[in-house]
Amino acid sequence: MTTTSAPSLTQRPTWQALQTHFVEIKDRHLRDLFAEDDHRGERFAVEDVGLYLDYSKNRVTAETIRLLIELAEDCSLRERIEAMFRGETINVTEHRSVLHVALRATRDEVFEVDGKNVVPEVHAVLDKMADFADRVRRGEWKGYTGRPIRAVVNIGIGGSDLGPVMAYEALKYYSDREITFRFVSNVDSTDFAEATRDLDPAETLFIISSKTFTTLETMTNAQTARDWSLRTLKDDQAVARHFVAVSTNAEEVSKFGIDTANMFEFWDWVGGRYSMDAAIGLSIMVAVGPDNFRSMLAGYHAMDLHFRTTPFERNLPVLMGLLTVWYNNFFDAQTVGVMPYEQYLKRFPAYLQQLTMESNGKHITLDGRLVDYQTGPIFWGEPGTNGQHSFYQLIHQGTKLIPCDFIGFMQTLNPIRDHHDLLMANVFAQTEALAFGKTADEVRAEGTPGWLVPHRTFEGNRPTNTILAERLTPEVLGSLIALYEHSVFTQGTIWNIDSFDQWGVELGKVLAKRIIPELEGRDEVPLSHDSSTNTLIKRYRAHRADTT
Ligand code: G6Q
Repeated sequence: MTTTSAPSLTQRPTWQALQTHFVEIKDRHLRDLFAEDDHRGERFAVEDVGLYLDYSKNRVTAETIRLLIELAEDCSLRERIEAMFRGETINVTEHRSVLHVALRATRDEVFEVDGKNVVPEVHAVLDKMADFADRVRRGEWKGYTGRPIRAVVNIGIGGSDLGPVMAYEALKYYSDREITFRFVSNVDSTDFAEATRDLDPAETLFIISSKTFTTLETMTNAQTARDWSLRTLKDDQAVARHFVAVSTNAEEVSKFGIDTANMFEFWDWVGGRYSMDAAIGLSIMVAVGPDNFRSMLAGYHAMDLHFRTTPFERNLPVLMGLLTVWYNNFFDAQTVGVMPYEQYLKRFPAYLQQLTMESNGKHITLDGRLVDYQTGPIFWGEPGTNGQHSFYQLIHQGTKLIPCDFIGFMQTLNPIRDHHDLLMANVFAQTEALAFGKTADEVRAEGTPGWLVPHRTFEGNRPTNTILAERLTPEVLGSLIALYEHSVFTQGTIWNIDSFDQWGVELGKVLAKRIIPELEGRDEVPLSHDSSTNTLIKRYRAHRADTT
């Protein structure tokens, strides 16, 4: 394990060298950096695994990249990557291996957890998923009354929801349009009610996706789904035809009444937010078919190999991760915007929010110390061009520095007239405008009256990455997700934190469990919270409608 008590990050000479370099470079403008080097746009670009990353519009020089890579080496990034791939227990606070890379391994590869090769199990589950998905898609998996399945509802939350929803939307073009797909996550009953209001229980299959099979929201929705099905189907035996489970917890699955033969397994070395490429992706596989799902895994795998073997100066996730550190820790940028110029990627920013923020929103180092530097930034975003007509104003002319990733494709999957050229013109125009801005002289030269000139001036120097791929295929989606996964890993390694635990979500869960009986018990249950929480609960008790 590589969790030795290293010097604090900010004490490292490699960090201090970056600090000195930052002072020299912070006021340099991208206009000057481009003027000094006619080939900057080609020099600061890398292409591999079907993705082209142009990072030239960042506030960096070759020296910055060199120093960032030195920092990465000093923080043992190379060794940490190997430790992950070797199945070491790098998730130290949960004492687990972190082997999502094994989920996309080819059949002949070997990934070991505690000396056991896990790849055969991975493929056994994938084969079982493929068999099930094919049967549903071909109409061979019949509901209790003998009718084929026409609707699939995934019930899960967090890592058991965001990946499936995002990938289902991303790959909708490749999906079977004869089957309706819905995703229920929120314990708010409206989510379930709206997702099922037009479905027929005799033709609806529920996939209960929960690693632990104890999550309050998912278990509540699963029970509601069971009631909803049985209200029409009227026989407990129907559960076996209309419910399957994705979980690590066979005992709880069985208690719920789902036959464990209809359970798709995964393992504790797969983190929730890294699990859509495991059985948690079952709904995606039913939607797009096993071949497309396997292509997606191949895309992930290609990026895994790239990450493991490519020198850092040409390593896409390493470069992106280091650039995030650069803005987060030296420019004090608080957020990162991710703007996919592809409608099918509309849920990608929401997915990335969990991947990035649940992974790197930590303030204690691997050796138990409080950090004295910033860790994970806030990730957010919207598909282009919509954002341009709302929040881009702040990115262009606000007081905050917001590095952004722009994601675009050479070809659309739905060519209509000149829409795609218009879309991509906006990608190039926005990144150009953000980098170069518009000087006061340029604004004046347009005849703008003097008092209006400052308002219409764009200072520029706003950094962006541009990520381009040929078209949105399952493979490209897999590579894109793995790109961000490994970028997150790179950042977490520099910050010396555990990117694979999530203790921060526990407290709220525990407190909610304590409050539930207090709401249901009305005035009989005494309250012992603070005066604000007590008053809010009393108010709710007084007005609540009893539906239990
Ligand atoms: C992800 C988190 C979390 C988890 C959900 C659902 O990394 O652990 O988002 O995925 O809390 O958990 P279950 O799958 O156990 O229901």
